[in-house]
Amino acid sequence: MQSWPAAALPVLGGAADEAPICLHDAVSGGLVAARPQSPTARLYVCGITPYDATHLGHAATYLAFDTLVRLWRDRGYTVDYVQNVTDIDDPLLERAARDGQEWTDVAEREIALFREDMTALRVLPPTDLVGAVEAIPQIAAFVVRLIETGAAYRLGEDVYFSIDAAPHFGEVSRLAAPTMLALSAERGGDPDRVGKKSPLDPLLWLAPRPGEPSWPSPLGRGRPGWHVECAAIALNRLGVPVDVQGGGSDLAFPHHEMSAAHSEVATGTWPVARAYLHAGMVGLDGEKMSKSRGNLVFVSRLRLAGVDPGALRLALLGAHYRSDREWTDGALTGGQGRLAAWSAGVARPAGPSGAQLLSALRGALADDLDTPAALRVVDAWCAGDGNDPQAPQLVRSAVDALLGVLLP
Ligand code: 5CA
Ligand code: ZN
Repeated sequence: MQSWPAAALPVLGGAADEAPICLHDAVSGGLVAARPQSPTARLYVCGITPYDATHLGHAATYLAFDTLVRLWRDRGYTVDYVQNVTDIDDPLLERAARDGQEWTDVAEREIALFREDMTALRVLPPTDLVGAVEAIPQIAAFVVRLIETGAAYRLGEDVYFSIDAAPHFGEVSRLAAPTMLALSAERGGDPDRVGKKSPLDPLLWLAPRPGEPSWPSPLGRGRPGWHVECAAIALNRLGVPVDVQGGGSDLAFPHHEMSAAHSEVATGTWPVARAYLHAGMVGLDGEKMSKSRGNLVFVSRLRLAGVDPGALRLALLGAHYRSDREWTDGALTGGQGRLAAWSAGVARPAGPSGAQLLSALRGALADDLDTPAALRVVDAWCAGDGNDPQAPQLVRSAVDALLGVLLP
C-alpha cells in the first residue's frame, strides 16, 4: 500500500569510519554491533493495527526505528525498510462492530491518519508499507509451505502451527512456560482451545466465521493469523535474516517468538533476525497506553491543538527508547522548551565547534540510540559560546538529518 512522503534528508558526510553502531539485542540480552553485511541494511518493523488513531506509544516506537534508519543512512547505507499494517484482525472487526461501521472504512480512515501523523513527525517512510490483506496470497503460500514441512496441522478447517517443530522456539523471548501461557491468553492466542497439540500453538489460517470477511486461497477460504502475517511479509520483501526486527516490547511474546518460529521452519535459517530491538512501553497514569484500555493521547489531537510536531518529537526522544515511561505534560513542555532554545541557538552568527558537536551527536546515537544523551549534546552546544561561523548551519543540518527536527 502507499507509504507516506519522505522529508528531505541532508547529507552530512564523513561518518563512514565512525565507531560501530551498537544496539541492545533483546535475544542475547546484550549489545551487538549493527553492521549490515551489504550496503543495504534490512529492517522489519511491526506496524499498526488500524482500529484507532496513532497514540504516543506508537509514535515513540516508530521514532526509535526512525533514529536507527537515520543513523544507517548517515553511515551511507541504503535501508530496505518494511513495515506491515495489520489491516485485518479481530480487534479491527470488534471495533467496527462496536461502532456500527464497515471494518474497511475504519481501517482506511485510521491508516490515512497514521500516514498524516508520521508525515507531520517527519518519520522517514518505510520503503514498503504492506497491508495484511494485500499480502494474503503470499501469506497463504507461506502457510502451505509450513503444512508441507509437517509443522502445521488442521483443526477443523483452521490451520495451526506446532511450536514443537521449531528447534529454537523460546529463544526470542526467553520466558518460562507459565508466563508464555498467560501472555498467549492476553495477547490474541487461544491456549484453551481443545484439540491443539500444544496450548501455545498459534493460528496460521482461520476458516470463515459467520459475518466475518474471508478470502479464497489454496487453503480454502479464510484469513491469516497474526504472527504468520509478519513472517510471510518479512520473508517475501526482505528475505532472512534481516538485520533488525523491531517493535514494542509487548511484541516479544507471542508475536516475535512465533514469527521467528514460522520463519525458521519455513527457511531452515536461524536466527531470522540478527538483532531484535524492543521499544519500551509508553504509559499514562500508571498503565500501558493501549487501545484496549482507552487511556490514549493521540498524535493527531496534539497536532490539532497546535503542538509543534518538532516539540513532540523532542519530547518523545527525551527518554531512551528502551525505557518504559509515563507520558506527562512536563515531557511536552520540555520538548517545547528545547525546540525554542535550539532555534535560538542556531539563529546565532557563530557558536562552539560544529565538528565536535557532530561527532558527539553521532557517538551518542551509536550507543544504542541514546537520544537523551544526543539531546544533551545539542543543549550544551546551544548553551555554549564559540566562534565557529559554520557551526549554526552544520548543527541545523545535523539535528535535521539525525534527529529529524527541522529548526528555523
Ligand atoms: N499490528 C501489530 C504488530 S504486527 C500491532 O502490535 N499493532 S499496534 O497498533 O497494537 O501497535 C503498533 C506498534 O506500536 C507495535 O510495534 C507496538 O509494539 C507498539 N506499541 C503499542 N502500544 C505501545 C505503547 N503503549 N508504547 C510503545 N509502543 C507501543
Ligand atoms: Zn508484526
